[in-house]
Amino acid sequence: MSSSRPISLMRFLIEEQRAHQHINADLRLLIEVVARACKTIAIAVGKGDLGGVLGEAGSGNVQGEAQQKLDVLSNEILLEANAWGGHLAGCASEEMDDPHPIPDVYPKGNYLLLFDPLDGSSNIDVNISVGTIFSVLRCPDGVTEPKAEHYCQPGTAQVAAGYTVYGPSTLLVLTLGHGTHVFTLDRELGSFMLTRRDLQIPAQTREFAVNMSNQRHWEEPMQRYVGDLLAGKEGPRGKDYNMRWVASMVADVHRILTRGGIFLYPWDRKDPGKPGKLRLMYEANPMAFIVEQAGGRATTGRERLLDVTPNALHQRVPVFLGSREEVDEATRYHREHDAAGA
Ligand code: FDP
Repeated sequence: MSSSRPISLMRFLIEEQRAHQHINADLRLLIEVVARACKTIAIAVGKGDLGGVLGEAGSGNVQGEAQQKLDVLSNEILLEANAWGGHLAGCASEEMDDPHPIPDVYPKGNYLLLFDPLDGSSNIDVNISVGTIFSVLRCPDGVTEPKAEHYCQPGTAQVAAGYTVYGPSTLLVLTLGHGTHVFTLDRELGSFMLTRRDLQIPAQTREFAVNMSNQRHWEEPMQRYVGDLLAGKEGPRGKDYNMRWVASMVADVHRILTRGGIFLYPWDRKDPGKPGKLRLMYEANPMAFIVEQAGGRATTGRERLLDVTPNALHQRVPVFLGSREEVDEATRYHREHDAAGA
């Protein structure tokens, strides 16, 4: 590590605003507020059993999934932190059926904030890394009471995205559309400090991340692609691959950002009515923006994720993201399969 002290998130954002004009004061405030809320979530996650926050909340979310107490708490922390600043026109959360309006007593701004308050929440009780994922869009001109349809913008419209990982250290990974940057929480100072500027994902990899227990439900090109990875040196890919699956998207994506890899959550026949497991607006789009800004690739297996036109706030989508050449290869298997059947 270099001897120069890393700069704080606040200084980084002020420089992005003042020197580079990449953001305005409202977007700076928004990022600062989200980062502060994430510090509060990090404290709650860190208390574990001592905080009385583990276990199920006894409720279900709009996706029909059991909510953990920390899902509910993290959602409340983010909503409350973002209500009064005057920077938002509204919020939408993976944990809530409908968009959340800004209370009338507070001024409204021009941004829409979407978040998955606690991703990987089935890992909370076993002390494995979890995180928060967020995405920022502009509220369409003239809209003062944004509805679901106003949030349904393609990923290319995002002005910022980020995630935190609550792990051995708490990290914030952020893009404002000009590179992907990593901040580490200094727990004594209570500040996120810039520890990696302009992160670049290696273009090639020998590591893949997928839930292999779904293998029998995958479609043919996915079977063929992973089969070729498993064939190793003797197979068509000519190299041995390693597999890692934390089952917390933030942790798997963070590993891939750091040392390369491919993350796969394809469509499968287990629940054919669902177009995938992961949510486009709360997980896939922000991660795709972050990954592309780090020189990686993100597709549905067929098309660029950021180009998908959303048709519902809680829409699901297949996700293939990570090292550029590996994602291109996985996407090629799917496109060639489609072309052969056309
Ligand atoms: P979780 O259900 O625990 O919230 O968001 C969905 C997600 O976790 C991702 O974080 C993770 O990558 C994936 O689901 C894990 O899926 P499997 O249960 O199929 O392994």
